[in-house]
Amino acid sequence: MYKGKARAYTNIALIKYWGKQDETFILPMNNSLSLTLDAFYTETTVAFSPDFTQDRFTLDGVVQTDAATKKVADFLDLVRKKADCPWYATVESQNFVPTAAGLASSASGLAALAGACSEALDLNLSEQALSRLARRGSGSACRSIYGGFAEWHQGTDETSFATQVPSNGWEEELSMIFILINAQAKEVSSREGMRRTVETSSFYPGWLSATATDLVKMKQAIAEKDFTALGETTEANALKMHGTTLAAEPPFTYWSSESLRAMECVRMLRKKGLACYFTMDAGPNVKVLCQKQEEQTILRELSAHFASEQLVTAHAGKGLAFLPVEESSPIN
Ligand code: 2P0
Repeated sequence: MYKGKARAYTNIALIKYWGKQDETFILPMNNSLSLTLDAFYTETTVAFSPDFTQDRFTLDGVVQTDAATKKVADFLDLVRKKADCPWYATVESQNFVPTAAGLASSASGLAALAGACSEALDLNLSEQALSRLARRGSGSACRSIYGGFAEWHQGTDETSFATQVPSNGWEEELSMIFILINAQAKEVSSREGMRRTVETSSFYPGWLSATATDLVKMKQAIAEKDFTALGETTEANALKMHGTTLAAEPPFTYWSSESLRAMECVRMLRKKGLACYFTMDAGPNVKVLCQKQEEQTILRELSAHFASEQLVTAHAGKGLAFLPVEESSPIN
């Protein structure tokens, strides 16, 4: 039996990945740039054995459905091919999230799975190769191989992976406050949302050209430790991404009325002189980027508008870590 275990943290894109050039290889239409966070992570143990008769996937101790297992099994097929190993596997994942408010992340999940598989089958992959592998499971996972800021480069199967963005440790001064908002409307998955937008949204070409400019601004902001530029570019880029969904056919949005209230609250805090900016992904939660020095003041202000269970604070997280497989693990 071959076993491996790894931990990966989730990341939030400041420049969004929104649309694929190739769905099989998960090649993006544009470069994206993210911040890896410490508050949400996944630990995954994988074991390959000639005795297993099928792939099995448990998440937080619960055996997953065939549909959820298929995404994992498809990824395992890639790894089996790479390692020339025909054995089925058991995958046990634990998501560490402060609440169950829809924050389970495919970024941390697939990055941890890539790391655990690489360790189990002794693939000895470089960070770049791990990033490429994680990308095949879920696009955003390729950025979670790195701590701090990471940029995912568009390209071919060979050249599309994430790299660390040098920052002189600036991310240690930043905070991200999550405002958790429960989804009411029926969700459009990010995969379906991206596909529909690329294929039908008349705003999509505008998104692509604007995001290239935003990426340049973002990298400059990081190089110069310019928080205003970082925040303004983050917020503007998220709004542009969400704008594309309104022109899709059929149109859709990830915003709820509570999301709008949260965005308005952030704008109001800015008017009061607090430096904070929002971003949003394929769901109604609003994430507020600020500096550690103002984090407590901003949290206090937000507490006047949102319940304390809705507010979760995160800081910069680390890259992928390989962990020892405990002998007590149910996989043995
Ligand atoms: C991002 N999102 O850059 C963007 C912004 C959602 C909005 O990456 O289809 O789970 O597995 O490659 O990575 C969510 O999409 O999608 C995502 P797949 P993924 O973080």
